[in-house]
Amino acid sequence: MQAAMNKNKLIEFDREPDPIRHDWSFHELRSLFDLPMNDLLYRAHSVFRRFFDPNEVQISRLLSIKTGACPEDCAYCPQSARYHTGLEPEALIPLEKVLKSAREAKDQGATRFCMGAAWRSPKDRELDRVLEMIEGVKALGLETCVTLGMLSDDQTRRLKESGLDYYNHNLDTSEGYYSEIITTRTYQDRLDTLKRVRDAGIHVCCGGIVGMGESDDDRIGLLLNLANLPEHPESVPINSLVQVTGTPLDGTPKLDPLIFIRTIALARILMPKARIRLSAGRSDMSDEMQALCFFAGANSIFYGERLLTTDNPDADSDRKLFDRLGLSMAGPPHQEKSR
Ligand code: SAM
Ligand code: DTB
Ligand code: SF4
Repeated sequence: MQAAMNKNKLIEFDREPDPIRHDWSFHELRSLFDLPMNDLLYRAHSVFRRFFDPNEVQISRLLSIKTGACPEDCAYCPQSARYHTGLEPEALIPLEKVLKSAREAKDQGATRFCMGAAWRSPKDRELDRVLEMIEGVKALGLETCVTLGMLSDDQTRRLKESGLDYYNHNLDTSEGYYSEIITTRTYQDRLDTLKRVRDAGIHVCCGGIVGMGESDDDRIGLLLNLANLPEHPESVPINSLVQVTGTPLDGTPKLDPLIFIRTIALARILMPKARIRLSAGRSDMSDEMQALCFFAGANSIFYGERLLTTDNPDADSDRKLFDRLGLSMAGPPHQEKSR
C-alpha cells in the first residue's frame, strides 16, 4: 500500500514539468503572459514558494562611483553626455567615500553593495581603483556587485581575482527593440560581456527596463533571451523606466502597472532560482502594486533614497511597507532560507 502511494507520488512528481529550463519558445511565453491574471499569479507564486521563502526580500544598495559624461547614447539614461539633463558629472570617487557608504548600507540591512560607473568600458587604470573598492567593500562582509560597461577577458579575470561576487550588465530590452534605444553598442556586444563574466565564474546580474514604449512581444523577447541563456542570471533586475527630463524617452506613455506585474510573474516562472529585483522605478509605484510584485515573485530591492542619479523611496517608507506586508530582509547569503 505504502509502496503504491509512493509510486503514485513519484508519478505525480514526474508529471510536474521541470521548472528549470533553457529551451523556452516564444509561443510558450506568450501563452503564459496572456493567462488570466489570477492564473498567471498563481503559477508564478507556486514556483516562487518552491525555491524561496516568499516573505524574505534581499536588500541591495546602489552607489554611483563615476557619474555622467558617458559617451554612449542609451535613450533612457540621464548620464549620457549627448542629452541635456542638468546632471553634474563626477569623476571616479575616492575609496573612503565608497567605504563610508558601504558601512551605512550594511548598518541599514543591505547584504549587497552595487557600484555603478557611467562608462562604455573601463580603462585599465580606472579598473585598478575599482578593484580596491571591491576588496574594501568585501572586507566589510558585504557581497559586491559592479556595473562598468563592456569588459575584456583580462579585465573580467582581474575582477574575479579581486573577489567580485556579481557583475551587472543588462540586455535592457528585446533584440528587435534594442536599436530604438541604443546605437553605440550592439546586443551581441552585451551577450559577449555576459559570457565573459559567466566564464570567469562571476555571478551574473542581468535584466532590463520596461516602460520604454516597447510592446508585450518585446518584454517577452527580453525574458526569453534571459531564460534561454546557458545558465540563468542569479540576479534579474526588472527596471521600470525612470523618465528624466532631457532624455529622448522622457514623455513616453506610462505602462499599465498590471503589465509590469505580469512581466515580473513571467520572469519568476522562467527563472525560478533567480533573485528577481524590483529595481528602478519604485518611487512611482503604489504600495499595492509593489505588494503584487512581491507576490508574483520579486524578492530583491534597492534600498536607500538614491539609485544612481535618481530618487528611490526613502528607507523609512520601505521599512513601513515591509512591516505592513510582513516582509523581512534576507540575511547574508550563508544564512538565507532559500529552498
Ligand atoms: N554604464 C554601464 C552600462 O550601461 O553598462 C553601467 C551603468 S548603467 C546606468 C546600468 C543600467 O541602469 C542600465 O543598463 C539600465 O538598465 C539602467 N538604467 C539606466 N537609466 C535608467 C532609467 N532612467 N530608468 C531605468 N533604468 C535605468
Ligand atoms: C539596474 O538594472 N538598475 C540599476 C543598476 N542595475 C545599476 C540602475 C538604475 C538606474 C536608474 C537611473 C539612475 O538613477 O540614474
Ligand atoms: Fe552610459 Fe550606462 Fe547610461 Fe548607457 S546606461 S548612457 S552606458 S551610463
